[in-house]
Amino acid sequence: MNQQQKEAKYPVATDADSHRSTLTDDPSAHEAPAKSGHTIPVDKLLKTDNRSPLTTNVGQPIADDQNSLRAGERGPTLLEDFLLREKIQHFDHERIPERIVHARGAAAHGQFQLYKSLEELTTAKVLTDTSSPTPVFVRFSTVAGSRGSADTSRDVRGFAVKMYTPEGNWDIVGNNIPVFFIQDAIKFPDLIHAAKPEPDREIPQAATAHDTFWDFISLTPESMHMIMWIMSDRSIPRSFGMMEGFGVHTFRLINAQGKSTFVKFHWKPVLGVHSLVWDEAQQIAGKDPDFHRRDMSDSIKEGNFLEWELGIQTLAEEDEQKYDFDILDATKLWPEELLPVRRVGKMTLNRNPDNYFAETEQVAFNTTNVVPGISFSNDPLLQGRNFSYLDTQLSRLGSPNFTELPINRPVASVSNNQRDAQMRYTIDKGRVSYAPASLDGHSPDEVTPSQGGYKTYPEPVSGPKVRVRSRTFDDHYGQAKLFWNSMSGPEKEHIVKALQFELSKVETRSIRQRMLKNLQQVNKMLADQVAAALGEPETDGLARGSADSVEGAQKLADAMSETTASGGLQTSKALSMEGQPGGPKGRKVAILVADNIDVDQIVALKKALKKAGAIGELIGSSLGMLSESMEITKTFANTSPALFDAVFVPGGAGASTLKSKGDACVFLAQTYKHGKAIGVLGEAVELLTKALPEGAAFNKLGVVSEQNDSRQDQAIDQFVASVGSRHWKRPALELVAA
Ligand code: HDE
Repeated sequence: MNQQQKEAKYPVATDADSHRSTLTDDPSAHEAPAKSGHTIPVDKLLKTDNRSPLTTNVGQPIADDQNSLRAGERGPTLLEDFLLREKIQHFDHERIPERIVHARGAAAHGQFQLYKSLEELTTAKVLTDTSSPTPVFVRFSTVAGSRGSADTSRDVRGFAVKMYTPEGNWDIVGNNIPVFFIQDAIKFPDLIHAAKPEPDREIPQAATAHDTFWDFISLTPESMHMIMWIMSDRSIPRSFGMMEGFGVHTFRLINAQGKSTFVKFHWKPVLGVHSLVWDEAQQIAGKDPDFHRRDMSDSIKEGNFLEWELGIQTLAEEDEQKYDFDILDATKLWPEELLPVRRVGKMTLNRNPDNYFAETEQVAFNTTNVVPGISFSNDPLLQGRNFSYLDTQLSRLGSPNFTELPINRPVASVSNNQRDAQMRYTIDKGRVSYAPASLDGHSPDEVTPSQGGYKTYPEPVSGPKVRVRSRTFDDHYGQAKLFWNSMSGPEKEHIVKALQFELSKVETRSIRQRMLKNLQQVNKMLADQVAAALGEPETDGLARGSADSVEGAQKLADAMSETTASGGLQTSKALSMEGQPGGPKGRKVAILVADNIDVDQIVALKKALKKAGAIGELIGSSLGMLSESMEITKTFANTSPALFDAVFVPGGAGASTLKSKGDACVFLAQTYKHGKAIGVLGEAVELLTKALPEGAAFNKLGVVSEQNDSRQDQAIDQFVASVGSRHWKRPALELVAA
């Protein structure tokens, strides 16, 4: 059958269908006009026609889908009912195993545009050809929780990028934290068994605050650097678009002359790195467990695309041993002050997947998906991963043909002698499925490296076979100290509080005590603060001082440690989230309303928010129209201040009504407590006075209040400018009842 006959018989999508808007009437399909005209195979297999007659899976038209076939109106169901059996049996088999780690995830399509050729470093087309963007599919995930767990658990986030390059798929299967818990892949099953719910009762879900996790960690000092990151606010991001991504391991770039350069990959979010606070993360887990995935898909729908720049840190081959940390050790980062991150391109996520299962669930990432010009280092964690990913896909997706699933197919053509296996989709023609072959339709030809064939970097290797850890991996605390030193005062407080929370949930005292010993190695003040919450004696007779007091907070902020394994640095600014680019873009503002509230002020606010790339949502006692064109879309009962970045209350008689509503007061008080922007106009100023304790900040530290009508426009501008910032040092916080 020739191609034309085939297409007549089976409706096969063609390249002309590549522009999604021609394939579907779904308005969301217009989200991202395909600027480049690039499509990936999954686009061509998109099924859009749901209006055709109902059929079985082999196309038999179905006349009655409401009733099974019975012997008599009230009699037993007949085995003959093939319609019932097909439908139920398909349903019975709908589930596939969830990922063993990173089970909960959400994804989006987009593109990567390189700024300038990196041909001095690599031959990879994706990093040398600036003429057109590369399609990408990116999946974000939590690690420990099941597929149905909450988005805002305290956890590292997976940041897995699949680039559909002309030389095959390139996956950067990274995380939002630049280091890892362990140095050798052989410890990964232990780490994950310890972190997952305990096997006797399967408790707790998506949480590390339990004995087995901290037992393992307390006996694994190499994890202390990662623990500092996990206990910081990095593990409770505000949104996927406000996280950094890291390839973590050292990789190699190889140029046309065969020269290799060590490289680390980074994704730098255009919106900067921003996080929730722990109290918010816990509330959101109940109020909206889908917070992050909803935020990403809503943002894309609204045209607020998510953007990152790809960054590379490079290190010459001859400088491999230059620093006091080993570049093969995945518990160490390369401080950006020593090895600056060069930004080489931009990734934009601009289209939501059409089907969660077909795309987000079936996508299969693999660290061995590299393209010519990119190769591996001998990092023992990476080497183990290079075995694990293909293996896990075989059991999760059930067949080596998972690469034929639409989302996993490359744009590069595939041609080899691999055959058969379950669910084979490709129909290979002819007799030849071996090489060498002289018969007609002979085997696909090998491609020499000079023609672009993949060539492994010929690194000379020698040595006895040994099971040892290199002595150069010995330093377990040096970079944990660098991280601690680099935090601002509030960031240090949050780390202390996270450790207090987690370890106070550990039931076995000896585990808690062992953790305190590890923390002492990082910083004595840190260990003492945690010890206080655990009812343990202070370690070195250091004055404890509560971090809640001004002196205590200052002492904590000043607490420094002598670093090692950090290239001589004592601090690294790049590790702190303070000073990150910020502002209202991508943020959400709660606008509290009641009948007779000042609608003109809402109009002015919404306009200013839109201009700044933020959105405002109306919250009232019930749903309905506030005015002809203004709809209340959330109620006090179904939402929470934790779901918003700021709160605004317009003036008017309605603001006085809100004074008698405890819900409105709690909204304002909690927003104050979490350091987020507040704006109140006219009569709403009194509402704020009622909601906050005496001594609270007014007209400073992100609290904008204006009673004077003539200054309301400036007040709105001032409020909008402070949306997205946090003010940690507001007065009277301990008195706020929320
Ligand atoms: Fe993974 N990891 N991992 N991992 N990993 C998986 O593969 C593994 C590690 C990461 O959205 C699994 O398809 C081992 C580091 C992400 O589909 C599995 C080791 C980093 C995702 C696996 C590590 C990651 C995974 C489970 C230690 C950051 C989700 C399902 C040697 C650089 C990808 C799957 C997605 C998923 C193994 C450590 C990132 C079992 C053995 C370090 C983002 O193959």
